[in-house]
Amino acid sequence: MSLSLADWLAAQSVDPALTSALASMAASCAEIAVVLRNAPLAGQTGLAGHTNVQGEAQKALDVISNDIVLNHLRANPQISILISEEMDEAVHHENQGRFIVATDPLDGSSNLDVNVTVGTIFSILDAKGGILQPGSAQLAAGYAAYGPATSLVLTLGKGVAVFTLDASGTFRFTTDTVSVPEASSEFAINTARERFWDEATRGYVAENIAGETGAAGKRYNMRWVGSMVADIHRILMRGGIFLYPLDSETLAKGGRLRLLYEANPMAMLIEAAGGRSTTGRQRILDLTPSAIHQRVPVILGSAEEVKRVEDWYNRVS
Ligand code: FBP
Repeated sequence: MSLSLADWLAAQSVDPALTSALASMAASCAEIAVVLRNAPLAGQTGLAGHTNVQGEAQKALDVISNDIVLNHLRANPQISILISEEMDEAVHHENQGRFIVATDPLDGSSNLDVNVTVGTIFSILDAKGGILQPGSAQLAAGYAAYGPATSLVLTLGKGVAVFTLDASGTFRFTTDTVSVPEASSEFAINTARERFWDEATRGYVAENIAGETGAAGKRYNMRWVGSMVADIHRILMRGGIFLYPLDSETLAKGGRLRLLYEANPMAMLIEAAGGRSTTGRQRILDLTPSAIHQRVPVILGSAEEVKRVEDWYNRVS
Protein backbone atom coordinates (compact mmCIF):
# COMPACT_ATOMS: atom_id res chain seq x y z
CA MET A 1 0.00 0.00 0.00
CA SER A 2 1.30 3.49 -0.77
CA LEU A 3 2.54 5.80 1.99
CA SER A 4 0.12 7.78 4.10
CA LEU A 5 0.57 11.56 4.09
CA ALA A 6 2.11 11.36 7.58
CA ASP A 7 4.64 8.70 6.52
CA TRP A 8 5.45 10.61 3.33
CA LEU A 9 6.11 13.83 5.30
CA ALA A 10 8.32 11.88 7.73
CA ALA A 11 10.23 10.37 4.79
CA GLN A 12 10.84 13.93 3.50
CA SER A 13 12.16 14.94 6.97
CA VAL A 14 9.58 17.72 7.21
CA ASP A 15 9.72 19.67 10.48
CA PRO A 16 7.34 17.87 12.91
CA ALA A 17 5.56 21.14 13.78
CA LEU A 18 4.80 21.82 10.11
CA THR A 19 3.79 18.17 9.69
CA SER A 20 1.31 18.66 12.50
CA ALA A 21 -0.16 21.78 10.83
CA LEU A 22 -0.48 19.90 7.54
CA ALA A 23 -2.07 16.95 9.32
CA SER A 24 -4.74 19.26 10.76
CA MET A 25 -5.53 20.64 7.30
CA ALA A 26 -5.62 17.11 5.85
CA ALA A 27 -7.96 15.97 8.64
CA SER A 28 -10.21 18.98 7.92
CA CYS A 29 -10.31 18.10 4.23
CA ALA A 30 -11.07 14.42 4.93
CA GLU A 31 -13.97 15.51 7.15
CA ILE A 32 -15.28 18.03 4.59
CA ALA A 33 -15.15 15.30 1.91
CA VAL A 34 -17.51 13.15 3.98
CA VAL A 35 -19.88 16.08 4.60
CA LEU A 36 -19.97 16.96 0.88
CA ARG A 37 -20.63 13.36 -0.12
CA ASN A 38 -23.71 13.23 2.10
CA ALA A 39 -24.88 16.84 1.81
CA PRO A 40 -27.78 16.29 -0.63
CA LEU A 41 -29.18 13.60 1.70
CA ALA A 42 -28.69 15.80 4.74
CA GLY A 43 -30.41 18.77 3.04
CA GLN A 44 -27.26 20.89 3.34
CA THR A 45 -26.93 22.23 -0.20
CA GLY A 46 -28.83 25.51 0.24
CA LEU A 47 -27.97 28.98 1.45
CA ALA A 48 -27.03 29.61 5.07
CA GLY A 49 -29.07 32.83 5.11
CA HIS A 50 -26.20 35.27 5.65
CA THR A 51 -23.39 36.91 3.70
CA ASN A 52 -19.64 36.84 4.34
CA VAL A 53 -17.31 39.84 4.54
CA GLN A 54 -17.08 39.93 0.72
CA GLY A 55 -20.85 40.45 0.56
CA GLU A 56 -21.39 36.98 -0.93
CA ALA A 57 -24.26 34.73 0.09
CA GLN A 58 -22.86 31.95 2.27
CA LYS A 59 -23.99 28.40 1.58
CA ALA A 60 -24.72 26.10 4.49
CA LEU A 61 -21.69 24.09 3.37
CA ASP A 62 -19.43 27.18 3.40
CA VAL A 63 -20.30 27.64 7.06
CA ILE A 64 -20.01 23.93 7.92
CA SER A 65 -16.64 23.64 6.15
CA ASN A 66 -15.36 26.74 7.91
CA ASP A 67 -16.40 25.29 11.29
CA ILE A 68 -14.62 22.02 10.51
CA VAL A 69 -11.35 23.78 9.67
CA LEU A 70 -11.72 26.07 12.68
CA ASN A 71 -12.22 23.14 15.04
CA HIS A 72 -9.20 21.22 13.75
CA LEU A 73 -6.91 24.23 13.78
CA ARG A 74 -8.07 25.50 17.15
CA ALA A 75 -7.10 22.14 18.63
CA ASN A 76 -3.58 22.37 17.21
CA PRO A 77 -1.09 24.25 19.45
CA GLN A 78 1.19 24.83 16.43
CA ILE A 79 -1.32 27.21 14.84
CA SER A 80 -1.69 30.65 16.34
CA ILE A 81 -3.66 32.49 13.64
CA LEU A 82 -6.37 31.45 11.21
CA ILE A 83 -7.47 33.60 8.28
CA SER A 84 -10.55 32.37 6.45
CA GLU A 85 -12.58 33.66 3.54
CA GLU A 86 -15.65 33.08 5.68
CA MET A 87 -14.55 35.20 8.66
CA ASP A 88 -14.23 39.00 8.69
CA GLU A 89 -11.22 39.05 11.03
CA ALA A 90 -8.22 36.80 11.57
CA VAL A 91 -8.77 34.46 14.55
CA HIS A 92 -5.95 34.53 17.09
CA HIS A 93 -5.53 31.41 19.22
CA GLU A 94 -4.13 31.83 22.72
CA ASN A 95 -0.97 29.82 22.16
CA GLN A 96 2.61 30.24 20.99
CA GLY A 97 1.88 28.38 17.76
CA ARG A 98 4.43 28.85 15.01
CA PHE A 99 2.09 29.02 12.03
CA ILE A 100 -0.59 31.08 10.34
CA VAL A 101 -3.07 29.23 8.15
CA ALA A 102 -5.00 31.16 5.49
CA THR A 103 -7.81 29.21 3.89
CA ASP A 104 -10.80 29.23 1.61
CA PRO A 105 -12.59 26.31 3.31
CA LEU A 106 -14.93 25.67 0.37
CA ASP A 107 -13.93 27.30 -2.88
CA GLY A 108 -16.33 27.22 -5.81
CA SER A 109 -19.34 26.65 -3.59
CA SER A 110 -21.65 28.14 -6.22
CA ASN A 111 -21.06 24.82 -8.06
CA LEU A 112 -22.36 22.64 -5.23
CA ASP A 113 -25.92 22.44 -6.55
CA VAL A 114 -24.66 20.85 -9.79
CA ASN A 115 -22.30 18.33 -8.17
CA VAL A 116 -19.16 19.75 -9.79
CA THR A 117 -15.69 19.54 -8.20
CA VAL A 118 -15.13 22.09 -5.43
CA GLY A 119 -12.17 22.42 -3.08
CA THR A 120 -10.47 23.64 0.08
CA ILE A 121 -7.45 25.89 -0.51
CA PHE A 122 -4.82 26.62 2.14
CA SER A 123 -1.57 28.48 2.70
CA ILE A 124 0.78 28.08 5.67
CA LEU A 125 3.05 30.90 6.85
CA ASP A 126 5.48 31.44 9.70
CA ALA A 127 3.62 33.41 12.40
CA LYS A 128 6.76 35.47 13.07
CA GLY A 129 6.23 37.28 9.75
CA GLY A 130 2.77 38.58 10.69
CA ILE A 131 -0.45 38.22 8.77
CA LEU A 132 0.46 40.32 5.72
CA GLN A 133 3.39 38.43 4.19
CA PRO A 134 4.09 38.04 0.47
CA GLY A 135 3.26 34.67 -1.06
CA SER A 136 6.97 33.97 -1.57
CA ALA A 137 7.17 33.52 2.24
CA GLN A 138 4.68 30.62 2.27
CA LEU A 139 6.09 27.48 3.91
CA ALA A 140 3.53 25.21 2.29
CA ALA A 141 0.42 25.50 0.16
CA GLY A 142 -2.17 23.13 -1.13
CA TYR A 143 -5.74 22.28 -1.84
CA ALA A 144 -8.15 19.39 -1.62
CA ALA A 145 -10.19 18.75 -4.77
CA TYR A 146 -13.49 17.03 -4.01
CA GLY A 147 -14.09 15.34 -7.35
CA PRO A 148 -14.66 11.73 -8.41
CA ALA A 149 -11.67 11.11 -6.10
CA THR A 150 -10.68 13.43 -3.26
CA SER A 151 -7.15 14.62 -3.98
CA LEU A 152 -4.86 16.54 -1.65
CA VAL A 153 -2.32 18.49 -3.69
CA LEU A 154 0.59 19.86 -1.73
CA THR A 155 3.81 21.80 -2.15
CA LEU A 156 6.50 22.58 0.38
CA GLY A 157 8.26 24.82 -2.15
CA LYS A 158 9.90 22.44 -4.58
CA GLY A 159 7.74 19.99 -6.51
CA VAL A 160 4.09 19.12 -6.02
CA ALA A 161 2.79 15.89 -4.52
CA VAL A 162 -0.70 14.43 -4.84
CA PHE A 163 -2.42 12.25 -2.24
CA THR A 164 -5.74 10.43 -2.64
CA LEU A 165 -8.24 9.91 0.17
CA ASP A 166 -8.84 6.20 0.75
CA ALA A 167 -11.98 4.57 2.15
CA SER A 168 -10.58 4.69 5.70
CA GLY A 169 -10.13 8.49 5.58
CA THR A 170 -6.34 8.48 5.07
CA PHE A 171 -4.63 10.49 2.34
CA ARG A 172 -2.23 8.18 0.48
CA PHE A 173 0.68 9.17 -1.74
CA THR A 174 -0.28 9.04 -5.40
CA THR A 175 2.39 10.93 -7.36
CA ASP A 176 5.08 13.57 -7.02
CA THR A 177 5.85 13.96 -10.70
CA VAL A 178 3.42 16.82 -11.28
CA SER A 179 4.78 19.15 -13.93
CA VAL A 180 2.95 21.92 -15.76
CA PRO A 181 3.97 21.61 -19.42
CA GLU A 182 5.68 24.76 -20.68
CA ALA A 183 3.48 24.93 -23.78
CA SER A 184 -0.25 24.37 -23.95
CA SER A 185 -3.24 25.09 -26.13
CA GLU A 186 -6.00 25.30 -23.50
CA PHE A 187 -7.15 28.50 -21.84
CA ALA A 188 -9.63 29.07 -19.01
CA ILE A 189 -11.41 32.40 -18.60
CA ASN A 190 -14.96 33.52 -17.98
CA THR A 191 -15.65 34.78 -21.53
CA ALA A 192 -19.04 36.18 -20.49
CA ARG A 193 -17.01 39.06 -19.00
CA GLU A 194 -15.48 40.06 -22.34
CA ARG A 195 -17.14 43.49 -22.40
CA PHE A 196 -15.27 44.39 -19.17
CA TRP A 197 -11.84 43.13 -20.31
CA ASP A 198 -8.77 45.31 -20.76
CA GLU A 199 -6.81 45.51 -24.02
CA ALA A 200 -4.22 42.90 -22.99
CA THR A 201 -6.83 40.26 -22.11
CA ARG A 202 -8.80 41.00 -25.28
CA GLY A 203 -5.65 40.78 -27.41
CA TYR A 204 -4.45 37.51 -25.87
CA VAL A 205 -7.82 35.76 -26.08
CA ALA A 206 -8.45 37.01 -29.63
CA GLU A 207 -5.12 35.49 -30.72
CA ASN A 208 -6.11 32.16 -29.18
CA ILE A 209 -9.52 32.17 -30.83
CA ALA A 210 -7.88 32.95 -34.18
CA GLY A 211 -6.04 29.62 -33.77
CA GLU A 212 -3.76 28.63 -36.67
CA THR A 213 -4.66 31.88 -38.45
CA GLY A 214 -3.57 34.11 -35.53
CA ALA A 215 -0.28 35.22 -33.99
CA ALA A 216 -0.11 32.12 -31.74
CA GLY A 217 -0.16 29.95 -34.87
CA LYS A 218 -1.99 27.02 -33.26
CA ARG A 219 -5.52 25.99 -32.43
CA TYR A 220 -6.79 26.43 -28.85
CA ASN A 221 -9.54 24.92 -26.77
CA MET A 222 -11.38 26.79 -24.03
CA ARG A 223 -12.04 25.02 -20.70
CA TRP A 224 -13.80 26.78 -17.82
CA VAL A 225 -15.36 24.94 -14.89
CA GLY A 226 -15.89 28.12 -12.86
CA SER A 227 -14.52 26.38 -9.79
CA MET A 228 -10.92 27.49 -9.29
CA VAL A 229 -9.72 24.25 -7.71
CA ALA A 230 -11.09 22.20 -10.63
CA ASP A 231 -9.58 24.56 -13.21
CA ILE A 232 -6.18 24.68 -11.49
CA HIS A 233 -6.15 20.92 -10.94
CA ARG A 234 -6.61 20.39 -14.68
CA ILE A 235 -3.76 22.82 -15.42
CA LEU A 236 -1.44 21.11 -12.91
CA MET A 237 -2.20 17.73 -14.46
CA ARG A 238 -2.00 18.61 -18.17
CA GLY A 239 -1.16 22.31 -18.63
CA GLY A 240 -3.11 25.35 -19.75
CA ILE A 241 -3.67 28.86 -18.47
CA PHE A 242 -6.20 30.28 -16.00
CA LEU A 243 -7.10 33.95 -16.17
CA TYR A 244 -9.18 36.04 -13.80
CA PRO A 245 -7.75 39.40 -14.88
CA LEU A 246 -8.50 42.85 -13.58
CA ASP A 247 -11.40 44.20 -15.64
CA SER A 248 -13.46 47.38 -15.63
CA GLU A 249 -16.04 45.84 -13.30
CA THR A 250 -13.59 44.41 -10.73
CA LEU A 251 -11.20 47.40 -10.97
CA ALA A 252 -12.44 49.14 -7.82
CA LYS A 253 -12.07 45.94 -5.76
CA GLY A 254 -8.62 45.11 -7.16
CA GLY A 255 -9.77 41.90 -8.86
CA ARG A 256 -12.11 38.96 -8.27
CA LEU A 257 -10.03 36.36 -6.43
CA ARG A 258 -8.45 36.71 -3.00
CA LEU A 259 -4.67 37.01 -2.58
CA LEU A 260 -4.01 35.27 0.74
CA TYR A 261 -6.05 32.09 0.36
CA GLU A 262 -6.68 31.72 -3.39
CA ALA A 263 -4.01 33.43 -5.52
CA ASN A 264 -0.93 32.85 -3.32
CA PRO A 265 -1.37 29.12 -2.62
CA MET A 266 -2.31 28.40 -6.26
CA ALA A 267 0.63 30.48 -7.54
CA MET A 268 3.02 28.61 -5.22
CA LEU A 269 1.71 25.24 -6.47
CA ILE A 270 1.86 26.24 -10.14
CA GLU A 271 5.40 27.64 -9.82
CA ALA A 272 6.58 24.61 -7.82
CA ALA A 273 5.39 22.47 -10.74
CA GLY A 274 7.30 24.57 -13.29
CA GLY A 275 4.55 27.00 -14.30
CA ARG A 276 4.31 30.78 -13.99
CA SER A 277 2.02 33.23 -12.21
CA THR A 278 1.33 36.94 -12.62
CA THR A 279 -1.22 39.69 -12.12
CA GLY A 280 -0.36 40.66 -15.69
CA ARG A 281 2.13 43.21 -14.43
CA GLN A 282 3.79 41.54 -11.43
CA ARG A 283 4.58 38.07 -10.10
CA ILE A 284 1.73 37.16 -7.72
CA LEU A 285 4.12 35.76 -5.08
CA ASP A 286 5.97 39.11 -4.86
CA LEU A 287 2.88 41.12 -3.87
CA THR A 288 2.86 42.46 -0.32
CA PRO A 289 -0.72 42.19 0.95
CA SER A 290 -2.40 45.24 2.44
CA ALA A 291 -5.46 43.46 3.88
CA ILE A 292 -6.40 39.87 4.67
CA HIS A 293 -9.27 39.74 2.18
CA GLN A 294 -7.43 41.66 -0.56
CA ARG A 295 -8.37 40.74 -4.13
CA VAL A 296 -5.94 40.52 -7.04
CA PRO A 297 -5.88 39.72 -10.74
CA VAL A 298 -4.80 36.09 -11.26
CA ILE A 299 -3.12 34.68 -14.37
CA LEU A 300 -1.27 31.38 -13.98
CA GLY A 301 -0.34 28.17 -15.72
CA SER A 302 1.94 27.02 -18.53
CA ALA A 303 4.94 29.36 -18.73
CA GLU A 304 4.73 30.08 -22.48
CA GLU A 305 1.10 31.14 -22.25
CA VAL A 306 1.59 33.27 -19.13
CA LYS A 307 4.55 34.97 -20.83
CA ARG A 308 2.35 35.78 -23.84
CA VAL A 309 -0.13 37.51 -21.53
CA GLU A 310 2.74 39.39 -19.82
CA ASP A 311 3.97 40.48 -23.28
CA TRP A 312 0.50 41.86 -24.01
CA TYR A 313 0.53 43.85 -20.76
CA ASN A 314 4.02 45.20 -21.58
CA ARG A 315 2.86 46.21 -25.04
CA VAL A 316 -0.27 48.05 -23.95
CA SER A 317 1.22 49.83 -20.93
P1 FBP B 1 -15.86 31.89 -4.00
O1 FBP B 1 -14.58 31.92 -3.22
O2 FBP B 1 -16.81 32.96 -3.62
O3 FBP B 1 -16.47 30.52 -4.05
O4 FBP B 1 -15.49 32.31 -5.48
C1 FBP B 1 -14.38 31.76 -6.10
C2 FBP B 1 -14.80 31.18 -7.43
O5 FBP B 1 -15.90 30.34 -7.30
C3 FBP B 1 -13.65 30.44 -8.07
O6 FBP B 1 -13.60 29.12 -7.66
C4 FBP B 1 -13.95 30.61 -9.55
O7 FBP B 1 -12.80 30.56 -10.33
C5 FBP B 1 -14.58 31.96 -9.61
O8 FBP B 1 -15.14 32.22 -8.33
C6 FBP B 1 -15.65 32.07 -10.64
O9 FBP B 1 -16.22 33.31 -10.50
P2 FBP B 1 -17.34 33.86 -11.52
O10 FBP B 1 -18.33 32.77 -11.71
O11 FBP B 1 -17.87 35.07 -10.85
O12 FBP B 1 -16.63 34.20 -12.79
